[in-house]
Amino acid sequence: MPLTPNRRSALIYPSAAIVALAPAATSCSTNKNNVQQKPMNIVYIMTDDHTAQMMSCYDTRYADTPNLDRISRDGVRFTNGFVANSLSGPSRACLFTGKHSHKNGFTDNTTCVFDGSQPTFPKYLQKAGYETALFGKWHLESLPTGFDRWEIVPGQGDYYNPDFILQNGDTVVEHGYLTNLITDKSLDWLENEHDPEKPFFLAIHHKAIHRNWMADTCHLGLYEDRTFPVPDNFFDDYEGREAASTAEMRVDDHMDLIYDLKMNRPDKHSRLKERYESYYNRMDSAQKAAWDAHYDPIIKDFYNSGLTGKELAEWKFQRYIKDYLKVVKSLDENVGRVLDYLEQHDMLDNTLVVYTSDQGFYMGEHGWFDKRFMYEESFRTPLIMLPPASLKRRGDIPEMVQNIDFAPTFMELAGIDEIPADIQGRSLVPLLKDETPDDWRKTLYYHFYEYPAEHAVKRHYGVRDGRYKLIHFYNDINSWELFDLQNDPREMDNIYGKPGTEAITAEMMRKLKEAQEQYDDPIRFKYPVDSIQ
Ligand code: SGN
Ligand code: CA
Repeated sequence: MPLTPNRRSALIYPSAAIVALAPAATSCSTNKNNVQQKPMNIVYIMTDDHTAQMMSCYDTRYADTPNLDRISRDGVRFTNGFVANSLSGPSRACLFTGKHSHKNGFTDNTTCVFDGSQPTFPKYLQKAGYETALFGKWHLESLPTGFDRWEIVPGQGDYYNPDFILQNGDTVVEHGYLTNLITDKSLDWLENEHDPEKPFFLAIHHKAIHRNWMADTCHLGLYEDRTFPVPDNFFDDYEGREAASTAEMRVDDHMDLIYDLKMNRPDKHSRLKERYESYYNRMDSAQKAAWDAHYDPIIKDFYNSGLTGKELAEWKFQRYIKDYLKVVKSLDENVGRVLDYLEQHDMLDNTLVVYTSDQGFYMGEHGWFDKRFMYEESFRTPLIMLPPASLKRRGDIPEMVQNIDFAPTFMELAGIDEIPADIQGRSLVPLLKDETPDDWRKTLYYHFYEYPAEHAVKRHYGVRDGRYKLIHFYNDINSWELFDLQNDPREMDNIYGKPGTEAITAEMMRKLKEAQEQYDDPIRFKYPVDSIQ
């Protein structure tokens, strides 16, 4: 990699954050204050499957995430951040286009290839003079477009000694732990490659904390003495929620003892044993030795214990949370490295740092792992930002925001005056300036498509307002669910069709119809009851 910055363009912006331009030789009456602000840099850190319950700035029950907390403490914490389709590829397509899945074409991970010729915010940023770079998970099947520099992992990527696809089309294997490597590459780009004369957008996209939660060897020992609280609906019976009852994502029944929980032994077999061994075999001998030294005693105890029933389910839950949190630890440390770099290089004055995930995740709520459902844990996504002083809002931002809002936000920050009308998200800049518009959205729209598929979550769409949520599961099912989030925040009691809910049902139906019209979704519902209109 070049050691000196590669200056690809003539100077566009003054190199300091705010610079008084030297007086021109001739009078310059049109430029009254002679001050030009360099557009803001954006560092966008997105993790995979990181849920707010597992960040101490949102939830203190599990483990400390001091670096994430630093962003939240010194910056803003969105308390109502959501996605439009709770799955990796679709979420990324929503992010880059600012449009719902039916508009950007990437509805699910299994059948779609992202059409990289469509407009995306990185392309608009490039036109506005930004340098754009992306390192890590991409997951959109076609290769990235709109980035001056990228290096991605194929598909889901590997935690240990992963492959990277380079811009020239070659694939290389890098030695190390993926979360560290993605950060190394990002910081190396900032240090050695990026053009300091240009504002930049840098996407740091981690695989962590995606299944199967393989921690770095240096963190394997963490949290082993802890017993974490089991969610009170871990033994949910899904009464009144047909689609929930047929989903295959229960910690108890659907986690693989070997692949997910690492209980591998030569005499033991499971559906995903081979996959686990292919990941394990990526490790070098020192990594394997550290791995075995940690897991062998746990494996021995487990097979000797003969656990069954409820005890076995709770044992699986504890192992799941521990592995997940160990992977979070690397992530938090690597976010700290990025913050330190920006601070040490005086870049925080003119850089917006964003930390979010491609969606939320179940940590045993409803008995589950995974995501997909429009229920709160996976419909939500954590979102914290460290804005420079020019964006003055601090503390909690309670407005409902969605991942389709990133594209117009970044475009506005890049000085793009006119956001194209077909972008469906809304810029968050007014919220960050503490100038919340009176007409901020009061309803969120969601649509999930990946069925039939792994985890068997039925297709569904729905709307959520500040209090109620209406969901329609369709395709090989026709099932409606209505929740009062105020009285039933865990969404255990489907009140759809219950006496006394007629008025609120009609109101939420109206909101759903309005949202489907507003976003121009071709898959629309038919009123199930003629009288409700
Ligand atoms: C993989 C996982 C699933 C997960 C999907 C989508 N299975 O297929 O558990 O739901 O990814 O996740 S695994 O056996 O390969 O681990 S997403 O976040 O990328 O959308
Ligand atoms: Ca994900």
